[in-house]
Amino acid sequence: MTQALQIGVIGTGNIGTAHARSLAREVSGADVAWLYDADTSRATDLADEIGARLAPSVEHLVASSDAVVIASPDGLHPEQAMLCLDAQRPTLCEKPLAPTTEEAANVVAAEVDLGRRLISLGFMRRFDPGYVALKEGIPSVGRPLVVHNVHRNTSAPYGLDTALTLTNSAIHEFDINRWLLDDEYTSVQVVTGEPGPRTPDGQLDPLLVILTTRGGALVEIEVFMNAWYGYEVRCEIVASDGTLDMGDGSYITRRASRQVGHDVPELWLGRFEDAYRRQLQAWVDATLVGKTSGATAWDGLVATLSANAAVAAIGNGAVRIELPDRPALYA
Ligand code: ISE
Repeated sequence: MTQALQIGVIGTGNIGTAHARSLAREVSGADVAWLYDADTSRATDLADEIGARLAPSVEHLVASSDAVVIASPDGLHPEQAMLCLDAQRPTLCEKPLAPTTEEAANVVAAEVDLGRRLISLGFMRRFDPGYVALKEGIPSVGRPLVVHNVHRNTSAPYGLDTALTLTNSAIHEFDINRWLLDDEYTSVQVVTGEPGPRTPDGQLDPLLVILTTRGGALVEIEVFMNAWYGYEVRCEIVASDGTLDMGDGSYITRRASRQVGHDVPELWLGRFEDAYRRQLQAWVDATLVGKTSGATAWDGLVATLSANAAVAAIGNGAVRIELPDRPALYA
């Protein structure tokens, strides 16, 4: 009987708490042994709730755990990923791998120097049944020509600005469209218009992002962080012989009183709860046999590079996306 993985979770904000609770209660093969957060009060409450111990530092958590979940603020991800690589700890790093391309490239270089993949990136939509069904359905409709993506938040979390809209939120679309199409981007442009009525001053929101790919497909992303009516993610693939639309299959559509409608969650945690759990289970199962699961650090680098190219494209027309050579470690 393989002993349960003793997991350390760094960060007890929304997603760190969700991961810790899911690991403690739903995911088999793992226990949450350690928690760390700069907000010790919040971390203590969660530790008491799930029966974990409070680590006095990130370094202590990494040294004391079999495997690590990084769910801290974006800017801390690269340095904490480096700590985990130095300690040779299997790691599930929440997106983004890093806010900047340089920081993401440094993590990839460190993993290449180590000579083994330890980092799984938290692009959980790759585990979402809706996106999995989309990808599986592509052969039935021919060659993808256009992908329409909608990514709407009720309101911009934690004071998100325009750059973070792309490097923190739309980064999911930058990753999932590569995965769906098994393709790479060649250029990006960002079109801006009049902000919505609830968009904070100075923020460009909504945005339209248009990407081209090596295979000739067009990828369009509407990202709207202050949509107000609710949280909604959609994806439609228009192909040579038909279309696939990941509608709102995750919601129950209600028909009554001459109306048709469905509830819309407030947060992504509602829409992607199953995807997060599936991602965690896949990561634990892979870690138990010395492997990684889902997106890699290379995927994290490509997503961050693409997002930052989009930031550079704001107000500047199309920007070319040129990738570094893909290391053999990620072949
Ligand atoms: C958030 O950080 C997430 O990862 C969600 O999946 C995304 O939809 C949301 O826009 C981000 O802010």
